Amino acid sequence: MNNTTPPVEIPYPAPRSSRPEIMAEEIIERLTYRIGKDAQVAKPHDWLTATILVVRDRIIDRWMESTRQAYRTGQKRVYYLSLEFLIGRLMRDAVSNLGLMQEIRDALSSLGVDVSVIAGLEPDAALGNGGLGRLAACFMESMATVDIPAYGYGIRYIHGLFRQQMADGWQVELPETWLAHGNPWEFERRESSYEIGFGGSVETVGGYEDLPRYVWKPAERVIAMAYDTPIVGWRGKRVNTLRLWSAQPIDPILLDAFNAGDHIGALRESNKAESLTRVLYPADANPAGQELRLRQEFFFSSASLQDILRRHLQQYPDFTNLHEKVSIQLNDTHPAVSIGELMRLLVDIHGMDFDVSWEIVRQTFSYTNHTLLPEALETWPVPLFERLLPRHMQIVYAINAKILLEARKEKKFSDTQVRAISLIDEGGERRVRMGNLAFVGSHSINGVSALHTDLMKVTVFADLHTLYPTRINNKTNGITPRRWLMQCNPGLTSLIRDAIGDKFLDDTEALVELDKFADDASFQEKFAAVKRANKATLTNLVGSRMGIRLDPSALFDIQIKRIHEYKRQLLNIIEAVALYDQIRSHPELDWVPRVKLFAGKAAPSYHNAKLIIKLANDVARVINNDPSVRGLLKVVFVPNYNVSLAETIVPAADLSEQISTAGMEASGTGNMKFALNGALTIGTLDGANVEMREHVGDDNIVIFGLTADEVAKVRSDGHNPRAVIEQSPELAQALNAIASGVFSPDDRSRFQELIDGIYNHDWFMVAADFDAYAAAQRTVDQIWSDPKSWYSKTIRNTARMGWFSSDRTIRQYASEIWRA
Ligand code: B1N
Repeated sequence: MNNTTPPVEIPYPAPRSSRPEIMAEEIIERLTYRIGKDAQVAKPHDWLTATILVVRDRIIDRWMESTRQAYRTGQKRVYYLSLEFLIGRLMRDAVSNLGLMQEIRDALSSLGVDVSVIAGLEPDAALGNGGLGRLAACFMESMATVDIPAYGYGIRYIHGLFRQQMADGWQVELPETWLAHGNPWEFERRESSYEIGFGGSVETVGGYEDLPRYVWKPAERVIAMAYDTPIVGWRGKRVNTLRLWSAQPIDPILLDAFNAGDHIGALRESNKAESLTRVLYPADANPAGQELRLRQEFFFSSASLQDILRRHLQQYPDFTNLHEKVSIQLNDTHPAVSIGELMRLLVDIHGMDFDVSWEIVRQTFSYTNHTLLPEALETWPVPLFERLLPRHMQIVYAINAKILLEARKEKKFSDTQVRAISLIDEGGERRVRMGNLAFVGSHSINGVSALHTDLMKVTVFADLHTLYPTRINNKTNGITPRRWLMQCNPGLTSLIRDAIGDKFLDDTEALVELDKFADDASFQEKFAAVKRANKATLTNLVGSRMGIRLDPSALFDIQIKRIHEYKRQLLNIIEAVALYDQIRSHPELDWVPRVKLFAGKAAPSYHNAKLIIKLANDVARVINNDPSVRGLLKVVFVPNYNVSLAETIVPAADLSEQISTAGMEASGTGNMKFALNGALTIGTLDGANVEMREHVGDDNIVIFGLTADEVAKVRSDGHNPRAVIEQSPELAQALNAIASGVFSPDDRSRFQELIDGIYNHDWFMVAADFDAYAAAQRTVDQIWSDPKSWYSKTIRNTARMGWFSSDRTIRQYASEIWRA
């Protein structure tokens, strides 16, 4: 360019109007020019896409401004690395956070379109299994809300979590196709593409005068391409980016092979690359263990780190200040290979010193642990790790040597302690321990509830905690009150606004003002009416989807979550069977009408979890069709649980089942959603239930069962479930009914093995806790029978749950871990 030419001032576009008539015009414009349909022939899906495009335009200015601001201020950026983001639908979230709900409704209705109809067509982005993935989604929204420059990094799975269908009461998995109609929220970023290697060998260059340098020569390479989705914070204050990676082949087609007539072989590379990001592993709190999973982990870790380093170099000359400008949060160990990859990038590619790099890496990473279940802790066989990531294997060994030397020499650790902290499990087949790698490579290791964090210190990480006693800290989980109160429960939200004003919309803890209405008869009546309307909505959904008629005046007793033995859906079902028997034996008594509702998916390979689903359905069929129960008890298993279904079920719950074996549920987050929406919790002292009790008060939660300490003691002293069952006629009767085929006349021994597990070892303390659970349920009945008392308690739940907002959690991460 010739230096006499004045620089061109390129203006930014003016912000888009939020007037309904303008938005209506734009919707028609998008329909015509982007989708190619006129309003007369447009299908509901076309209207949805056109509407999303119009909403999206109102996000983009703020999105760009958020990015520019991060550059201008030189603020630290936070990167949240997660193999899962369980987002659900985005339209209502974005529109509501932008404050455009009414305007969009009006714009669409002026075109003869009902917003609620088209909003219901949006597919759920189900790129996660359960709590861990949903937490990542809540965190993304809260980071935008509390104004932190943050990026989420993950995988753009073509198929998210499978769709669950019931076939004769058995779970059947079908592929989920959320991208079938395209995804108007995302932006493909071809310019943000990186090469990712696998396999091959490591070459050493440089003589012995020089320091040797290591060069990884991968045998396979794929391209990671970015797709960006904007995440709008509350009131549209800030818009952050969720960047998901998609795998692309380097050569889309091998033309030589094609020309030689091998048409399938020509696509080998392409298929192999694309299979990397094709499907989400459907295992929750249970590692997948296959090579493809390690490939997925490395693929998205490497792409994300290359992207982070590129962004850093746009602003700074080198990486000596990386830890001052970048925080990387590892969502469990799934991205833990990032620690090795960042070391490789700094040392091998950017020529930095190993020890200097290690210090920077440690100051940059922090790790969240989400489970203590031994079977869920990720480890990889050394031969597999070495074959797929030979250079990373060397780096792991080098780090391990450093750590073990420190432990042995400086801290005088014993051989047993050294074995426990080693990055390599040497007992049997040698394996790389991803938890230990994540721990030593991070300056902060956090648990997700107070109890879970305490247990981390004395169980899996006991010895690492002795070595590095300041690193473990707690960050109790939270949920976003936008999706889980304001959007899913507009009735309750407007009731609360009428009572205490708008402050709680920006500061969830201001809900505590509601406390003074807890015993106010007229408020109780309105609170009950809102609940009743939400139950009517759920009743309609169950009626139309399943053809089962529920009574909205019954107590809605709900357990929705992944199916897992430790979550003890089985305990709940056994109690339903016992109650069924009681109702039939004592028809003269005043039974509280109950609906026991279940929903949740089982990992496809988890035999017992699938059997539990079948049992719920078998029990439901018998009870629901038995006229002697007179409708006093209904059992329903709603198929295909997902975020959107939860948004209808949670506001309709009277009773929230949070009954995991104490010590096994790291936190739980469904527990928080229910209590916030005015349900009473029946639960064990597990996970975040412990802190929920502290917040809502002992009188406003029904706690039962063994504590974590007691569970540990019963297990180590030797549990005798058979003796326990003999002492409990109700339990014995229910187990016997199930085992003998009362609910499975077509296959009487179907549930024998499930029940044998309780008799023989009862690992999950179902027998041990049964009587306490049944008694707690009768306490619930009593409270329910006194509506004044019931609503007094449930209103206090809503009032006192504000602390469990993920905004609070994120502020704690920001101030105590990220220092952002
Ligand atoms: O993470 C949630 C917690 O609230 C739950 O208590 C906890 O069970 C859940 C491997 C996991 N822990 N571990 C997983 C998920 C997928 C996978 O492949 C493990 N999920 C949890 C949020 O903290």
